[in-house]
Amino acid sequence: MSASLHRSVCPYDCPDACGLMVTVEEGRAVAVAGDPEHPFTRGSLCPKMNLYQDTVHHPERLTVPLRRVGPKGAGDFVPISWEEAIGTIAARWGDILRTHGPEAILPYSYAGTMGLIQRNAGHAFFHRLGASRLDRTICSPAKGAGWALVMGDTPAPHPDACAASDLILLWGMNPAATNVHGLHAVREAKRQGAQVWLIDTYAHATVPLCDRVVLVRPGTDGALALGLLHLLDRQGLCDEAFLAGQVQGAAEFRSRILPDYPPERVAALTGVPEATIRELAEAYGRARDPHLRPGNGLSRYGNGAMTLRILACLPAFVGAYAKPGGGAFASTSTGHTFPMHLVTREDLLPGPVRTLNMNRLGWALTELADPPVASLYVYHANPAAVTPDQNAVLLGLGREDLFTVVHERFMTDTALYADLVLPATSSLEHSDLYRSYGTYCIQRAAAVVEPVGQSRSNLAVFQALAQAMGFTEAVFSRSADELIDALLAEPHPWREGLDTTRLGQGLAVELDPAREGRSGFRTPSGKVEVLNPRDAEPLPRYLPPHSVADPHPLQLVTAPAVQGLNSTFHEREDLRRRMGSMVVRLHPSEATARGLAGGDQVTVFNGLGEVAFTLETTERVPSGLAVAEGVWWRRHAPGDRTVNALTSQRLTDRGGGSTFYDNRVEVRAGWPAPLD
Ligand SMILES: Nc1nc2c(c(=O)[nH]1)N[C@H]1C(S)=C(S)[C@@H](COP(=O)(O)OP(=O)(O)OC[C@H]3O[C@@H](n4cnc5c(=O)[nH]c(N)nc54)[C@H](O)[C@@H]3O)O[C@H]1N2
Ligand SMILES: Nc1nc2c(c(=O)[nH]1)N[C@H]1C(S)=C(S)[C@@H](COP(=O)(O)OP(=O)(O)OC[C@H]3O[C@@H](n4cnc5c(=O)[nH]c(N)nc54)[C@H](O)[C@@H]3O)O[C@H]1N2
Ligand code: SF4
Ligand SMILES: [Mo]
Repeated sequence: MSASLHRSVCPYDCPDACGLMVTVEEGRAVAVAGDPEHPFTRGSLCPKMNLYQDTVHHPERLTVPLRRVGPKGAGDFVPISWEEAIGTIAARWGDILRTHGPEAILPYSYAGTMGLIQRNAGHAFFHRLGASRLDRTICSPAKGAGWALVMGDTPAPHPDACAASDLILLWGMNPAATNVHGLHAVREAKRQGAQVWLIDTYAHATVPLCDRVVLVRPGTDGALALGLLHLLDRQGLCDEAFLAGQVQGAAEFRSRILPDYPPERVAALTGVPEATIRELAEAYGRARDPHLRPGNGLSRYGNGAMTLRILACLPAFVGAYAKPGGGAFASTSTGHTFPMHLVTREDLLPGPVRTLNMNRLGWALTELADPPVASLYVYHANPAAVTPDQNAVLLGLGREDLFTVVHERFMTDTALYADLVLPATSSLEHSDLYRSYGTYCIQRAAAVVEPVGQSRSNLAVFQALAQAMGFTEAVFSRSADELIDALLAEPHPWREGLDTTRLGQGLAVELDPAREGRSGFRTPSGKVEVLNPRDAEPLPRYLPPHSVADPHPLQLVTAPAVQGLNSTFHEREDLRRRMGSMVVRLHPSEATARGLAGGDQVTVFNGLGEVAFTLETTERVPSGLAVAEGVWWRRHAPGDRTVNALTSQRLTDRGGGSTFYDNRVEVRAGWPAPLD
């Protein structure tokens, strides 16, 4: 048997964007390992991807188009041909165009694959159609918006820069789950004596790596950061030269805002003991080269953008942005280095069309009129599981008059509600170009195995739909490789001098913002904008999260699971087994107060829904919190709802983001009665 070795890229929504080495035998991937030549992967993968071949060749992969024959959600389908599938969609959409107009059609996609071509493959088509646009804000736009209010477009430092730091603050992130390879540089710093502090809501998988753990009341990090700034100011720990030369508005912030956040008040707001706040301020203020890594979790609150804005002020007050460690690492914004308009083709829009926020899908499907959403086309996303307010989403997906098409690799919670299910290729079966939001690497991957069954890539399906709808623009017949070539052909300073031979060989190469030859902060003032005169709130201040107004007693933290990635990987029994069952974790005192014990069947509920969990009690979760890791598929859940039946459609203060963590719940004994 002859085996061959091929390079590829992990396609998932993860900052690491790992390089893969795939062994192929007789047309099947038989082993997947980390690429030793990839500067971040360094030859190892996370536990999720080690057996990627078991996802690619999973017996439950969808292999043929399917048509629904039973009630919505029941899973009764019959196989049909691609011709029938595409013909049916074109005919139904033709009817909808005549009766309601194109805005009655809504695409729904997010990040099943992060490849620049396949991820964005639908945009040109839906723009040409004139369909409603989707505001793709489920992940962390509030983080980006808040950070940008202070830092503008200033590029993040190299992700390894923190190796130079002597104090790393992991603030609201669980990198042992969500950024495994980002920990290489953190460990390097530790070897050289750095202290690592974690500021999170509960003690999770990253705790063993940390010297200190500070547990903060969810959604109050802005107050904590203001308390630290207050102490830095009072104790003379600020870098006055940096503030005078490189920061806009420090004086106003110091005189008008900081006096309001003495440690006593901050302790009361955040639940962090006053002594700990003082210790953290001392450690941060006295560190030689402190480095802040804000996660995404803490931005998923009604005050998320403001929280990030306050955090971005911290490195400015100690001058850390000018030090070798870089001061802070929020995200590498590499998307703008490619001429994505060649793929997304906004110019094909017939005119202004409405934009619907993806976090409010439940509302859009159940309440929106004029025109209503008459057809939903879902690709590489699983909204029935991952979108907030699951009850509203399922009510909408259950509408008999909604024509739903789902393009998927597996029969997900969403696919079960489809009128037509189309089988999708996995990343090993199509070409793409990858960038990363946690590194500066880019990498090109060709298909390494044939499509499984009759599955087709996102691009291939949109080409077929374009043909059926009579769209003749050249973009609808360009192959993935042609589009990749077009993206790479247009020069960008960050790509100048890039090793195109390595790129052509499928190896990772790094973009370099320094090649642009611009120094300083990329804000309108050229300074760090602690005061941003263009915002309705020119100076940052603490805003409470939405859920302060909610009378339920426990804050629900719906954190990422180590063995899953949102609802992806739940097809894998090995990973599910390691995750155990769908548990909610409470502090033992909260369980006792409710007459509950570990192992009990419990219902977690609020005004939005009721969800069955198994209870686990642990000191790792402080009192006042309920922690539910992972986004499960309903078929593996003890009841018929999963965690997002408890999360609301409310949005963040800036960016229209999701507020997954900003919800309150109560817990009672027993499982709820089945709903359907
Ligand atoms: N294993 C695994 N990897 C993943 C994912 C996954 O689900 N599982 N998800 C992928 C995706 S889509 C993304 S966006 C990225 C990043 O994924 P994110 O979901 O943004 O994860 P983190 O950035 O690690 O942030 C989560 C942490 O934020 C903490 N947190 C929540 N609220 C607060 C708060 O108010 N204050 C503080 N201090 N902390 C808070 C939670 O307790 C949790 O530990 O990871 C990706 N990688
Ligand atoms: N409660 C709670 N909910 C959350 C979060 C949370 O922390 N807590 N995290 C949120 C975040 S950060 C995010 S980013 C969203 C993610 O939401 P989604 O982007 O919807 O993510 P996934 O659950 O990973 O579902 C992606 C689906 O795409 C499919 N897929 C993979 N590759 C392809 C392909 O090439 N083509 C097609 N057609 N399909 C493909 C996969 O099989 C999978 O079912 O979830 C959010 N939901
Ligand atoms: S760490 Fe992230 S990018 Fe790397 S293999 Fe795992 S999921 Fe993929
Ligand atoms: Mo995300």
